[in-house]
Amino acid sequence: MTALETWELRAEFARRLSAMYGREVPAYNTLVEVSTEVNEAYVAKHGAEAERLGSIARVTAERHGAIRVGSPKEMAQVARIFAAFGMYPVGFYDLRDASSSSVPVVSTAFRPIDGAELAKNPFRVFTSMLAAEDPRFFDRELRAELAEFIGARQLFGEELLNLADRAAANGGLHADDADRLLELATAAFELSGDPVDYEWYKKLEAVSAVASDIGGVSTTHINHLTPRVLDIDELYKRMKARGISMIDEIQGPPRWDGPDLLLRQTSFRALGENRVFRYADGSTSEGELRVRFGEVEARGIALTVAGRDLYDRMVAESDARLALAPAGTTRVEVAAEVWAECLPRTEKELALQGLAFFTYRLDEDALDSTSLAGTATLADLIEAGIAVPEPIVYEDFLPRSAAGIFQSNLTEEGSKDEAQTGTSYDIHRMSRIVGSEVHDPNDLYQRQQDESIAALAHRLNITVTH
Ligand code: OOG
Ligand code: NI
Repeated sequence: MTALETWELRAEFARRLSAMYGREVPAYNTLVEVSTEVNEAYVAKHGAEAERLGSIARVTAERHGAIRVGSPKEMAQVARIFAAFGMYPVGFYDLRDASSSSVPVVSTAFRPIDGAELAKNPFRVFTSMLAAEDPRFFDRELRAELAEFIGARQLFGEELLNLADRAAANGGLHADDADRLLELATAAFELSGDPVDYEWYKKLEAVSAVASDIGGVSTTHINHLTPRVLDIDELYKRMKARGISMIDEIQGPPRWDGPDLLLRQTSFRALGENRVFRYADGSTSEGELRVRFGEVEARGIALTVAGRDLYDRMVAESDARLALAPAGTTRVEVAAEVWAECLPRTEKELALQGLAFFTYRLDEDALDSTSLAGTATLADLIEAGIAVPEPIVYEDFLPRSAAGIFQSNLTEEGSKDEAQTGTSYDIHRMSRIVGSEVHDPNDLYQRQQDESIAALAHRLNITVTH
């Protein structure tokens, strides 16, 4: 009997979730269709250059999902499921203070962590946990009720968790078991037809629509699935032309004429979906909830810590200028100006200034015309054209965009009591919750860059210094 390796399980998991989400939210299929059109047109126009940040095969299959769970126990369980698919926790995001609306969650993203695995299939899931103990959002009574409600539900069955553990331990599963794992794992994220307790849902919704989506129902579900696109401005135009109501702006860096950095995202507004409500008198009836939407993203180069500092300063500068700009000016217009002033326009300059992560390819022709002995600096090798920077794509998320994505689909601000002290969370606490180390994304990019420089030094038989 054939066995499925970890990456094959991951690719099939992403495919099945995508098929399911397309049945549940048909506008998602439109988004995928338009993304595919845009990508094909982009590749036809730009040729090999279009694949600098990932092969077209990778980009076409590429998705990220978002899910939300209610407690540390649920977070640890979902981590076991993702481990079966070779997806490990990377990065810590605290969205509680990243937006003006009430978004009471802390998050990490589960994804492959090594280059070869990412190239085979980069499926990632942004996973948020309700900060159900945070007194700024939930008073004592609500905290107790939440703990009871979430404590009593079972999102993931024992059979699923056990199969997942076996797949993780063995690096794959035999066909029958693999099929069962995929079936159960996909079903765990399906929108449930179970009646929703109306009063409980509304009580939580008054605090935060995110809290009710997580803690107001007895199951979890995919919140969105996001295809990757090579030209997000074009995608945005085409979706609007099809009459789909998009959020006002593309989040993240503005369009400009230099290299693509980090991540740009946009989404269409959440659609009404039928759900059954149960009322206090025991009666049930159909109603509608608006929580799930469609999102699309364009990925750029990963920034170093220095590059990220510069990025954060540019964002702050854009905000400051926008506050003073004439009415009608958009954030994106202002940001494009700031970008043009502050950022180098080429990958080579980004590499020389240590602002972004790259692997380095050896150009043999450039080598022939230069003599090397003993040691050289990376900068000299780049200047001489011997070390050619190849961008490392950003595989993670941006907290401000994530908060913007949450926020763009909230109709109410919710409430937050700033007089209370918030529960403190950080990457270490998240590691304890998840049950394994949450990787720092910078370490992963740095390691990839360092390995490539070491390989280059080895081939040149010299020491490369910084
Ligand atoms: C997650 C929002 C974050 C992104 O792409 O930044 C996210 C959620 O809505 O649960 O998916
Ligand atoms: Ni997303």
